[in-house]
Amino acid sequence: MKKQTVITKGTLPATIRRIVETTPVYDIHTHLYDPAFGPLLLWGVDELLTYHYLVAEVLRADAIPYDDFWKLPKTQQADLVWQRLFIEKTPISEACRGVITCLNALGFDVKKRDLAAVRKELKRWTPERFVTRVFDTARVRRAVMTNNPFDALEQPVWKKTFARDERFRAALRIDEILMGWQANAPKLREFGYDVQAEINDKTASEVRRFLADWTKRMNPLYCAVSLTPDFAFPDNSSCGQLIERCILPHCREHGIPFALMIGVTRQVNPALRLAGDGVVKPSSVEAVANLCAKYPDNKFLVTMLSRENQHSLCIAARKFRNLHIFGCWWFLNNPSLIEEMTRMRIETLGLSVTPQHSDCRILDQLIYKWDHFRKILTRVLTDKYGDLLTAGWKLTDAEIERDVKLLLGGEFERFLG
Ligand code: HDL
Ligand code: ZN
Repeated sequence: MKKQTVITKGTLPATIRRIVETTPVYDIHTHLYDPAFGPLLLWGVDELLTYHYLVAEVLRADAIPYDDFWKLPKTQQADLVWQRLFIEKTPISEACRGVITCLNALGFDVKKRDLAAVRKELKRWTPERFVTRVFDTARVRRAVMTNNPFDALEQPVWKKTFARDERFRAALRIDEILMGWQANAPKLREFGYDVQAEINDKTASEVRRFLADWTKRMNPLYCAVSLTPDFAFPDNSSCGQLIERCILPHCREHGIPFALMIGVTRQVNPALRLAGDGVVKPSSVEAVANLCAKYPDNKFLVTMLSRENQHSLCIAARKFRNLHIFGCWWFLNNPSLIEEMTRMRIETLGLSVTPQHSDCRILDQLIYKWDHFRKILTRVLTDKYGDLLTAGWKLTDAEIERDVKLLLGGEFERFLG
């Protein structure tokens, strides 16, 4: 048994910082890919600079017509982002700072502001070696992918099977089914599933066969969907019917959670393409509560996009043990909001929450998304454990290590069962 050290008010800050900085993370929602998926795994400085968060920012800084921007080759898009947001102005936004954090951690001298030198050095790396370098630098032990069986590039890779990199786990993403049933039912028929637009018994069983086939192929940790702010439950829409007749029984049968990511209004500005989605109003926490109450034998992972929903969602998690909330999703992934949400969640739920996921689209981002979060978690935990010491509680470093492991993925693994 490792020697335990009793923590004092004087040793607390450094102990928390050491433990939070060194505890490996289970990143439960990303858009990264196992290197077996080839070009689907994005990495390197030009991908970093053309991340859709930065596209939205550069198109505010430069009056270039949207279509002219999209016609530029990726390196010229990256050059424009670098010039407008990093050279002509200070890269002070969270997405800009993230690029600097990544490059600095990868050993580049960012003081030189030499983009060409970064590009030259990264040419020496292969995706496989870079995966190890980034996972080690970011101290990430697992990353859950977003796997879409309707994706024309992804589907063939799964069909030919491949040796999985055990650092990457799968999640079965079903937006096409739940959010686009009318448009995608014909595609399911092309894939060999005898479904109709009307969700009758035959269609429901064929959708379940599709889910079972892809669950067998991917071995996903959960099924996931991103929902609009109007998501309601119960609801007689095709989405509501498919959730009750197909998704929930499937998840119960396979013992996996259903992950709902609620609150995005897609394409509020279509000209921005992937950067064009928005959060224009709060969503219904009541729908989440109704789902958890009606289906106590299903497990639900939920994150919501509107800051206004966060407190009610915390309270819903107190009411339902089959609800596990996670992450500061997308537009909430800024230090000011992460700190507010993480304090609220720990004060309300203790350690039974997964306070962050990265949502990375580019491999390198694991470095900044987790570095920035660890700094905030250190601040929050130093306060919370400090309050306990003030109240006379005794604390050891082993107990803090146990707790931090839970927050950085251990509680998620427990919830998965
Ligand atoms: O639907 C989702 O999973 C979102 O995370 C979107 O992918 C979004 O574009 C994103 O990248 N957010 O960080
Ligand atoms: Zn995502």
